[in-house]
Amino acid sequence: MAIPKEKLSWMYETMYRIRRFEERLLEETQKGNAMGVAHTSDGEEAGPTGICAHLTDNDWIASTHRGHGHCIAKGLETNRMMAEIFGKIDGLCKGKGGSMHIADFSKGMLGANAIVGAGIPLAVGAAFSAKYKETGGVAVAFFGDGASNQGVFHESINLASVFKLPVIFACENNHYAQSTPVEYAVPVKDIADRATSYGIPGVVVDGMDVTAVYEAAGEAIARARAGEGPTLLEMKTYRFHGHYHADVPRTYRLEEEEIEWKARDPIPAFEKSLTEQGLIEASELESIRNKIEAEIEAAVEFALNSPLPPIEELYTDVYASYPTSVKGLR
Ligand SMILES: Cc1ncc(C[n+]2csc(CCOP(=O)(O)OP(=O)(O)O)c2C)c(N)n1
Ligand SMILES: [Mg+2]
Repeated sequence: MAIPKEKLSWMYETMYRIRRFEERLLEETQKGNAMGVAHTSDGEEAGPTGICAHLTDNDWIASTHRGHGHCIAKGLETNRMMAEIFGKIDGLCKGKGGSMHIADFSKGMLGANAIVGAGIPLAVGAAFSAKYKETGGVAVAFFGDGASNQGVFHESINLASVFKLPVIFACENNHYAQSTPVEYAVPVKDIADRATSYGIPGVVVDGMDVTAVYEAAGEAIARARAGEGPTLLEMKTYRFHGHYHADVPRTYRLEEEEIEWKARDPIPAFEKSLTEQGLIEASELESIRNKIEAEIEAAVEFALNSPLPPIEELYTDVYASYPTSVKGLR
């Protein structure tokens, strides 16, 4: 079935927003304006975009340490995301979470997560709650190839299958876990094959092709909404930058391999397909890009101008605080 034009346009805009957000974030990180480390996902934009195109605020996602794309695709505001990563009070978590802990429950975003694999059971819990409360919602667990070796992945997928929960296990196989090649750590060619052990469908999709992801995700989400249980969706993809902003991937990846994957950049590929098929005019795509450029510049300005959290904020929104005996803090 043909994808409606508004959806195609949204997908192009979303992928471009993710790309520009992260490119600008890297620049600001080099300048010292962002707190902590930035794990960028440029190259992987088609995955979160093609999946979240089917979701509403009534659906949940759980993310990873490489979560900016998931957040943006789920509709989080880029200015408050940027402020969060800059450690500022106007950030989505008042600057206390940073890049690896951005969350926005109002948008169904349960959080990025610094612990590899830890978002997976959160999504299963959200799916359990959606089924129990009959909200009609689904949950998506984003995770990497490395995370698929964590025990929690196997426990979560088993429980979700047994309970027929409305959850999609979305594996972003970017072929590396930090510097470890997937072939070294995963003894099967397709991580999707692991679904067989849990009696659920396992699907491999080209993670550089947003429409392919959209279609595969559409089937998995429809299945989940119909009460038929989870799907493991593996997207074969690649991160164009290092593991985090200061990582030098050339120490463990060959230049030829990088060139090959970059030639398959999902954004120009989608642009070409849209214009060649006459689905969206090149000029419309250009206006989208201009709009996003302005939005991202405004987000950087917003984040730079937002104040740091005041000292009293140390004691709010936390489960534990410093003992009162620490002098000067109270
Ligand atoms: C439980 C745990 N083990 C190790 C780490 C250190 N670590 C951070 S990211 C990462 C690699 C994760 O690889 P993958 O799941 O493929 O995600 P990718 O970084 O490729 O997106 C590792 C080992 C961690 N944060 N948490
Ligand atoms: Mg990986």
